[in-house]
Order: sequence, then structure tokens, then C-alpha cells
Amino acid sequence: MFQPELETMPRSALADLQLARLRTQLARVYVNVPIYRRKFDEAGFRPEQLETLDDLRRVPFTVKDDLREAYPFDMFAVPLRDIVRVHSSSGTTGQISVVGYTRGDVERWSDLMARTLSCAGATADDVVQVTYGYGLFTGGLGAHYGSERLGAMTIPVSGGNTARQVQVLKDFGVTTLACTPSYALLIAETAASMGIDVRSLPLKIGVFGAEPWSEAMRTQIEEAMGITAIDIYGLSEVMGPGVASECVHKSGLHVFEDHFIIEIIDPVTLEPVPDGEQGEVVFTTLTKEGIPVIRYRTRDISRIVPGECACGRTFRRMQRVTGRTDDMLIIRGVNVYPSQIEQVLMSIDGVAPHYQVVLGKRGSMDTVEVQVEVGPDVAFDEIRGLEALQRKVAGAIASSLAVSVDVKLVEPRTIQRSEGKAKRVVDLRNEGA
Ligand code: DLL
Repeated sequence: MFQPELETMPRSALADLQLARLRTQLARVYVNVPIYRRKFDEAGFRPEQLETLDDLRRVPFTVKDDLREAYPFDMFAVPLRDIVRVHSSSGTTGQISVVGYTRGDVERWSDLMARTLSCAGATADDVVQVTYGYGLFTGGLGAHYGSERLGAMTIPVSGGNTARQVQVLKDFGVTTLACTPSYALLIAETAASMGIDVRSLPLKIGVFGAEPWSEAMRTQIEEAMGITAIDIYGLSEVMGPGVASECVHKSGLHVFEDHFIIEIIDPVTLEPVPDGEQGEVVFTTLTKEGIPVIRYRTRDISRIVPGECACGRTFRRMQRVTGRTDDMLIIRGVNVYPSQIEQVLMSIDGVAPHYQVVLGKRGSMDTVEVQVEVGPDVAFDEIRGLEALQRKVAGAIASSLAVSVDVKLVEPRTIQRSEGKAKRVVDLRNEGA
């Protein structure tokens, strides 16, 4: 463990630490960030009223729109001269939000990413290839600083140029790869086309995150690369990667609770749900100086995994994020996340782990078509075999998810590959309208 004294802290000591930090944090934002002061005043809440951790429920939520309205710097809690770095959220929808880090924030983030890598089994002896994008995205620099903090040999390749990624992987004796899971698959596929079997290389650990991926996808990647694939989670608004990470037991992601308070709420009633029940993840940062967030609604769906982990860490675990409230498809009344479709697809022989869900319109009806590549061993010109495979895929989705969707099998390598976050849903409903 990178910080065993913190990672295995007794729960009661952790609660004391959280409460002390939370008090300071709430007082700071109240004084320094007018947006928080206004919200707290409107809710009739004063920071000094917080007596127990449960009182956090009385504090108003922060949502993505608050950060957007504060664009670029209005939610910063320190003068700009104390900010040493900015990043931003991916901004696939609408205005981006900007986040700022003080020197202390960068220090703590480096520790938390070193923790993450160490959770995954990496040590100072490892050679870490950072293939997350460097730039405004938090993935590249986050992993980079963490890897250096761990003392590992850090290779800042950034995303893109997949053939070069493979070359570096092979020539530099890389043992740990940090990238999105979808990009890991593309790297494996590209290596194979270059005649390189990744399984025969020293690579042994993958730290994959930044997008939803299924357990079945994990198995695919682990088999294709001969590695242990670890799920790592975070978001720019809260810090970037390094908010939660699986350990080698792969049974949920330990939330780094000395720095973040996690709550799971019902997104409709906004009330907390009991441990083990699914809901929207809400985070409060306890130590961030640049841009603290208080009860930030992530829109990510997860649940607390009850019980203790065999690794000895006392931090509670969240289940892998299956999707976001805004990615959820409602297909004839049934709620479905793309990652659930992925899980079904990956369990079927003959289809490749490359797919897209295409939303369209037929007349006034919404249509959903799952496009998936057939595996390399399937003869694309053998109509009867293809029809049977298509029926099998549609049948498996219908029986697992209780929805019927159109399935289209496509030829290998026709679904667009991504070098960062994969685009799983293509919405054509407003095209040509
Ligand atoms: O994706 C930070 C990150 C970088 C995490 C590298 C892990 C590795 P954003 O670009 O702000 O930050 O996107 C955050 O991505 O709210 C989730 O919806 C999704 N996400 C991140 N990690 C996971 C994961 C980075 N392990 C948004 N599983 C989050 C599922 C994830 N979704």
C-alpha cells in the first residue's frame, strides 16, 4: 500500500478526520465562494451548524450547471495567483467546466494517483506507459504525477498513434498501461496486426477508466493482453482520476474517503439510499483548495458494496459505474445502459468487442439498433450462419435486458475505434429532420 496508515485507518478515526475536514471545508467555501454562500443562505444553512457527518444532508447539492455558470473561475476558493494548474471536464455536452489546483492540490492528487497505481499492484519497479491524453483532460497528467510519485519509470506517450504505442510497449519493457479500456482493446488489436503478441511482453497491469466498461470487457482485455485489468474512477469536477480504485481483489472500487465523502442518493427524491442500493453518486471534497465541491451530483450510477475487503483497506467500495443518468436509454419503457448491452454482447462467441448503439426514427417511432462487429473467424459471406448469429444476439439481449432491439452485424474493423473515451451511442434521431 502506498499510504497504509491512512488506507487502513479504523472507521471511527476516519469519521473524526472527515468531520474535522468537512467543517473546515464548509467554512472556507462559505467565506470564499459567493455561489456557495448564496446557496447555503437560501437553504438556511450555516457551516457552524454542522455537528455530525449526517448533518451534511442539510447542505444543498452542487450540480454541473453551477460549474458551467461559474465559467471559467467563479467557483475557485482561492485567489488565481494560488492556482498552479487548470484542467477541464471533457465537455461532450455543452459548455466545459474549468477546475483549478493549488500546489497543495497537485501534491495530494499525486499521492492519490500513486495510491491508485499501488492499489492495482504497481510499485517503484514498474514501467508505466501513460496513454491517457495529456492536456485539459485530467487523465494524462493525473496518471503521470502519480506514477512519478510512486517512483515508477513513467513514459508520457499521451493518446494516439497506436502503432507507436505498441512499439513503446514492446521496446521499453512496459509493465503497466494506463488508458481507457476501449483504447486498450485497440492497442491489443493493433499489436496483433503488427505480428506482436502482447501476452508475451512484460506487460502485467492495466489501469483502465474514464468510461464505463463491463466485467465481460475486462475478461476480453485480460485474455487479449495477458494482464490484470483494474478499474479506476474519477471525474474532473472532483479532482480527476484517483477518486476511487479497485485493488487486486477486483470487488468494487475503494473510495479514498480521507479526501472525499461519497453519498448515494435517489436521483428523483434526492434522499440517500441504504448501502447496497443503486443510485446517483454524490461527492464532497474534503481537502481540495482550488475548487472544492460540496455534495456534487455526478450523474454516475453506482452503489456501495457492503462488507470489508480482503486487502485490509478500510475505505468503503463503490461498484463499477455502469453508466450515467444522462446515458440511460429508455427503450419501450425499459431503462438500459450501453454497458449492459456490452455485457451481453461480450458473452457471445462470434462477435467482437466493438459495438455501437444507434438511435433512429422510423416515422414517429424511435428505433434502437445495436451494431456489432463479427469476430475474425466468422465468414461474413455465409448468410445462414450470420442470420443465426444475429438471432442469437437479439435473443440474448431480449432475455437478459427484457427489451427487443434490432441487431445489425457488421464486418470486422468497421466500427470506429477510439483513442480516448469510446462513443457507444450514436443519436441520429434529429438527422435530416
Ligand atoms: O474521465 C477522469 C479519469 C481519467 C478517470 C482517467 C479515470 C481514468 P472526466 O473527463 O471529467 O474525468 O469524466 C468523468 O467519466 O463522471 C464517469 O461518467 C466517467 N468515468 C470515469 N471513470 C470511470 C470508470 C475522467 N472507471 C466521467 N467507469 C465520470 C465508468 C467512468 N465511468
